[in-house]
Amino acid sequence: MKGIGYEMDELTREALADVAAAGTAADLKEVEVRWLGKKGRVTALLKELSALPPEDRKARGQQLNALKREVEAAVEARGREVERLEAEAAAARERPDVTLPGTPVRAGRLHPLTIVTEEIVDLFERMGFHVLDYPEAESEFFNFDGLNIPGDHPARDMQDTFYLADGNLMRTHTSPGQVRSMRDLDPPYRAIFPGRVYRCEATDASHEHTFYQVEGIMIDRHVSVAHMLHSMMSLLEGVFRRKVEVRLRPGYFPFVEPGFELDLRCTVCEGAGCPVCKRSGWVELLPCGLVHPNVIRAGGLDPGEWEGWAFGLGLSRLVMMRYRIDDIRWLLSGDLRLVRQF
Ligand code: FA5
Repeated sequence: MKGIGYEMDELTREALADVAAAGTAADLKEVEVRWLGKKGRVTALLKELSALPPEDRKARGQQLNALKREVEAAVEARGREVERLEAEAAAARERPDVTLPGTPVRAGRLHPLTIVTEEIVDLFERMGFHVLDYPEAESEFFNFDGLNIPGDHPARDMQDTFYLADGNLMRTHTSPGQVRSMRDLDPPYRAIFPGRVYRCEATDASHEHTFYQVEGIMIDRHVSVAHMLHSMMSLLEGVFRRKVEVRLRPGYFPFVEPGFELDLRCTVCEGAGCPVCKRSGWVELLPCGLVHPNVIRAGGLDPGEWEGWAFGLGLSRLVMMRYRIDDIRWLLSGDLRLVRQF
């Protein structure tokens, strides 16, 4: 007959084998419930104790408790091992595969206005020009009066103005920089001021209420229209990298005398006529002239001693011509499809 000791050895072996065979935390939990749970085998044996004759109860109780402790210890030890194995397996699964193709990174692009501005800045810096930045919210003095446009002058109506509550205005052109630079720099000097300007006007394919200009100015004892034209042609050839067709005609601006308008053969339609050039084949791009003595005076200089030339490039239109953009409103549309092309 098999003794109780034999039976306990069998049970212990069976329980420990069960524990050792558990490969995952979930398996181990099942094994634990099967042996030590409320309806587990050890628990069931412990419940049977009360039915034993009192003289057997103590020895049997000790054996069962020993079995219980041994199984508990084995479960705990196996638990640590399973945890380690599972962590190792997870690490192996998650180890990055460096041979997999990467996720493409979509790089940002410069706006065409930025690209062309940077090119112009680079070109003029190499020709010895300062590059200055002046305020967009401007006073009436710098935007108009200092430029020989007094309050009752009809030229004020040429550029419809956004006025600010404090009496200032959003500059309608970059020309305020002419007077400001004369006050800021010691003559002789050359400078450009690229920037954004604002006009309260209806928009169409070549007119925006918010657009960009680049003002150029040179102040010296003697300046010439020839030098001014040379600078402007260097600008156009630098931006287009080829000969472009232009025409020069007289133009009127109160702050220059004489004044000119330099037009560019429309590149959108190659001169055939389109909404950008208003079917004329030409685009108004570069007004210019010799700085009026009253403006030299407003800049704090003596017009008997100093002369100057200035131009006011329509930068937004130049960008349109360079990239054949057929509507100026694309430029500030915020539509990323535009920028992604450059
Ligand atoms: C002026 O703004 C003068 N300050 C230019 C100047 C400077 C003349 C120095 C003489 C000496 P005008 O209003 O023509 O001039 O504008 C200059 C250029 O800006 C135009 O030739 C055109 O290319 C561009 N432009 C004018 N209005 C708009 C508009 N609404 N949208 C886009 N571009 C415009």
